Amino acid sequence: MSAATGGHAAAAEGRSGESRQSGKRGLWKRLRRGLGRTRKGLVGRISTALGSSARIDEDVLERLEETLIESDLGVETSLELVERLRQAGDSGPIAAGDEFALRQLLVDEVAVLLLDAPPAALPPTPRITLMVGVNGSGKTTSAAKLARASLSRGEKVLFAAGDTFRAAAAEQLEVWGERLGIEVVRRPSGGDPAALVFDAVQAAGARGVDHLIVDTAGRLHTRGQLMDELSKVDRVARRAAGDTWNVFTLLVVDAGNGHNALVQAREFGATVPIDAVFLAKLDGTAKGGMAVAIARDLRLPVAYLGVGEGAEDLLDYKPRPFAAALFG
Ligand SMILES: Nc1nc2c(ncn2[C@@H]2O[C@H](COP(=O)(O)OP(=O)(O)OP(=O)(O)O)[C@@H](O)[C@H]2O)c(=O)[nH]1
Ligand SMILES: [Mg+2]
Repeated sequence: MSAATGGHAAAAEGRSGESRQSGKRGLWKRLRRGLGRTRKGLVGRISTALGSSARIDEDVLERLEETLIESDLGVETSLELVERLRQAGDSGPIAAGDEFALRQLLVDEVAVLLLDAPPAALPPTPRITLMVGVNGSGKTTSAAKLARASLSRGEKVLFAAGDTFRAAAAEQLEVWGERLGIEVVRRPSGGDPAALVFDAVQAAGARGVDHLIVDTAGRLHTRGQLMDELSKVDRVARRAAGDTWNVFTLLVVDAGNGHNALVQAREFGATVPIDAVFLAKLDGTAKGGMAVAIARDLRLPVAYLGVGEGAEDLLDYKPRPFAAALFG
């Protein structure tokens, strides 16, 4: 390699190193912005719980416990966190009622808890991602976000309009398909979604697709018949996948549903094997703390965060930055 080429390579590396850094800063900013309402709520409540106390005593800890539970971090997790604060609080800066030190300690403790929760294991391509969840949780929009991310990795993507229930649903997916340059496999409305999924897997195989993203109809976890239909879609997808495709079932929950999202996750999980959770609409809610409850109390891996209505408004979930963006 000539010195000149080496120099160019080093310069290029320097630039890409810089852009990686600024890319990371950009992601951090977006995460902080996405969790803005949640953070404001949490930080405000922590200040209130501290009040004018000069020390973090048992009264303050009790108020903090309530605060964390009200902020949708989950009962078990909130109790555990306060117990850890109690142990840490006998000495050091937080005993003196230092709010900043308390928040830093919460970041550390939440990060430890989240790192202990199971991480999402995204299977390699060729992959079929099934988007499931209650009505309006964000499935179709989140499908578009995953598609855009796949395209940027150079993967060939195909959509399946598995929501055969509403005609407008397939059209909504087609609008995303046009914007992103992705074909959509669809059937006339009222068709059997399991049959549609079977067709889509065949089509994806024939076209050399890397990532087939299947949108499904929203359904309430309390409607037995609709849940049976979902179970059939899942079974057919897995059968059609054979040894060729990895099936990844992603539960999309609206972060604004707070505690109710936990109930949905538990019920959907009883019908289909949920591989991971897509936490949508984080940007519009103060209830983002529920990600901690999903990861810790339900032990369901969180894979993605939705932070806006655009296809680019997607963040990978990472425990430590998430904890840091929650409290500071
Ligand atoms: N602010 C914000 N809005 C979102 C996000 N994800 C989805 N939305 C909006 O939420 C609404 C519902 O989103 P859809 O993707 O249609 O939800 P769905 O689960 O497919 O709905 P159904 O098919 O009716 O069950 C739309 O107005 C989306 O633009 C997000 O991360 N942030
Ligand atoms: Mg939809």
